[in-house]
Amino acid sequence: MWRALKLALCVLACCCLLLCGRFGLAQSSSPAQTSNQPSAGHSLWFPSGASSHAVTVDHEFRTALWVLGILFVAGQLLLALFLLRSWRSGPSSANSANVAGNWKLEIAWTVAMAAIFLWFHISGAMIWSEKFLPPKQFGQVHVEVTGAQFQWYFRYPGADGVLGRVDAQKFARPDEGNPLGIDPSDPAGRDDIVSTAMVVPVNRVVQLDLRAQDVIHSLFIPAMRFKQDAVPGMEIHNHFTPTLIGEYEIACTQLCGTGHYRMRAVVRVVSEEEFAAWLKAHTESAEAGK
Ligand SMILES: [Cu+2]
Repeated sequence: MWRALKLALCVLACCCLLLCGRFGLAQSSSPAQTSNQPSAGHSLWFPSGASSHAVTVDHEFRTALWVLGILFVAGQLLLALFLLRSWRSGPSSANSANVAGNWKLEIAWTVAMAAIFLWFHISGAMIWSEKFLPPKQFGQVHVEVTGAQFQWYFRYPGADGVLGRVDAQKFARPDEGNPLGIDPSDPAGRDDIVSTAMVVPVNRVVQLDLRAQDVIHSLFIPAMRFKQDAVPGMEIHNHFTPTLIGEYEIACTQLCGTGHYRMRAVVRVVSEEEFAAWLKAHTESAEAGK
């Protein structure tokens, strides 16, 4: 029993060392909040990260994978070891007799597991709050995202900087160019830009207000490590900062109906100048169309 206890403590010490090592690495390499370097992610399932918090999310994911993976493998090895010992000693051996529990081992193991899960809870909550609390930087780009079966719409305020009133039940006419139901009597909505692609400038905070017109949708941008549900009757705020120019896939990750599979879009991250030119061109065409 003592040999098993020593073995378990060794495994636990290795896991703690690994956890400390990973945490130390995170501090020394300092996941830069405005880094222009793509996060490598995981070559098997994550695309390269293209937002400021991608490095932190990937680090958290890899830490969880390694620590819990090692614990899982160690647990299975210990189980196999005990089975082997029991099998070798035979049914008549004293080793096969019933044994009482070891409360010291139970307490040590439980406290160690609780500490590991508490650590993941705290570090995960810190990443979560970073994305949900209002951004610290000024000059963010405001985009309203609306999910409707089976299309994403992205609305930008025009020159007045204010989004017009929306009443989807009263005014939504996709075939007449008003899929969101912008109230025609509200002057603030006359210069609003509605696009089926999200266009954002690089290195600026993108503040998203997520809404849904019919059922629950979920905006997933893998390269930005961004995922957020859009719920009817709610306006959910979230933000990210793109750090690399390029075009990235958007998908809906809530099964929202028979056309769910085609509810895709793109986010185009462009330079500041290109974004200003895009806004100007679309503001002019929005005003001309009203
Ligand atoms: Cu959907």
